[in-house]
Amino acid sequence: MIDVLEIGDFLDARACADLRDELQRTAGSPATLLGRNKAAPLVRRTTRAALPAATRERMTGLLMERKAAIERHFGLALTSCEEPQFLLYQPGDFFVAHQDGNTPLVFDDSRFRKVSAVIFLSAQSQEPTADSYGGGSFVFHGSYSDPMLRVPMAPAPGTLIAFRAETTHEVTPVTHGERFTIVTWFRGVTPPGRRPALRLRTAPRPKHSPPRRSPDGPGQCCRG
Ligand SMILES: O=C(O)CCC(=O)C(=O)O
Repeated sequence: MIDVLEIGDFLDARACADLRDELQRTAGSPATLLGRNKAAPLVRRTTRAALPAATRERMTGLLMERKAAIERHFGLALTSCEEPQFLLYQPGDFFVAHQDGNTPLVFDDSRFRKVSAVIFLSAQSQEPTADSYGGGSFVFHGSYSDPMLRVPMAPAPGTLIAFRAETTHEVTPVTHGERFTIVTWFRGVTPPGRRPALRLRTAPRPKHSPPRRSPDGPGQCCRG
């Protein structure tokens, strides 16, 4: 079972339409992965729009109003949410299956990410229509006890879904139209006793050895 909190009325239709317009009008750049400043187009292909500070702050305020409900649902203490990312997926864009944080073997900044939140701003539809997109399914993957489980979500525009940051999920390639979402991560405290379960050390490379494989290939560890 996937533990998801769905808030259907997070934004109304007018707010979704205004944000879609704003996203379309605003310049953006390829979204990167946590802790990297270069895009990884084999892993995550979407455009992150640089919306004005006023819009970002308004969205952060709306998200923080839901913090208590999210804490109650997941039984977690949360501190803040990360700067929301305003995303535009065009045909061919996707995000491979990944986890956002809070996974025991990875001891980087992602360990503070406890709950991921995605706000859907447009509707999915098989037939191309104005303001809808095809493909671009948001799909949860089961965990170790149920690895073949797949749970696609197609919430109505204005819906926020929240889930534990360690839940594997993906966005399948968009086939038509434009898909708009806003994503953020609620952060929490990690107990001070927690240490990396595994420290990965890279052995020095012998002279004249072939270059290592790119860390950005599919199946490599990645954070949204
Ligand atoms: O855009 C979405 O629907 C989700 C994106 C995502 O999975 C992420 O940023 O971690």
